[in-house]
Amino acid sequence: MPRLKATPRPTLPAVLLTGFDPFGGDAVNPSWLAVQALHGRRILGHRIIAARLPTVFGDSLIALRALLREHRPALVICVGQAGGRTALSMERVAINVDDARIPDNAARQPIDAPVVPGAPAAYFSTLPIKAMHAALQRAGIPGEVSQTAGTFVCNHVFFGLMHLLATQRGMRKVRGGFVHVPWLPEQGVPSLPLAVITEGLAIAVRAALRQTSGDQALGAGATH
Ligand code: PCA
Repeated sequence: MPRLKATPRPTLPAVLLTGFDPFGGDAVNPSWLAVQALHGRRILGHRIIAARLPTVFGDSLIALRALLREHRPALVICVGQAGGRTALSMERVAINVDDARIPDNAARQPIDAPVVPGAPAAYFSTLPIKAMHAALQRAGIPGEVSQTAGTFVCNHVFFGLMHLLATQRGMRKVRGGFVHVPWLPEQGVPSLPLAVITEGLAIAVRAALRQTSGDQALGAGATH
């Protein structure tokens, strides 16, 4: 009898979720705790890979670039903490500027410097932010579309991600974007429990995978 060769298990396409180290004096960062809780989960035929980025200008993007090369994900959602916000915020646009009101975790505090010199002024998220927003609404989880990711390390990573996806060979079909999440109850008010943030992110990933191109036309703009 010929020996049967073991059939290699086909690897599922990956979804990369990143969170950040705590920063600004906080002991925890809900973005990392939530994506860590999703590591290894399977969603619509994809496996979730979670990774933590340093809250440091420059170093965060070096780490992100290595993760993209290593995992070749089909979808990338970078997640960060936005203290003061009440809902999971699907960010619409990344801008090409670093303007830090507080120092990062390496005491770097760039003022009005480009994230990538010579790159475009901005990139839109290529995630279906309206479909993700609608899915959160259906699940009763607070969600919103946000028109600014700020000018600190989160926007830096969001812009760097979108620039890499737009310019690196083999990455043009990879969709990506950024979601900000509120504080945890122990960090202050307003807040959401970790379980709600985690489930909200899982729902957002599922919605993004289901909406394979374009987005739903739903009003979620801001007057101011
Ligand atoms: N939030 C910060 C950086 C890291 C994080 O979790 C921001 O919104 O820029």
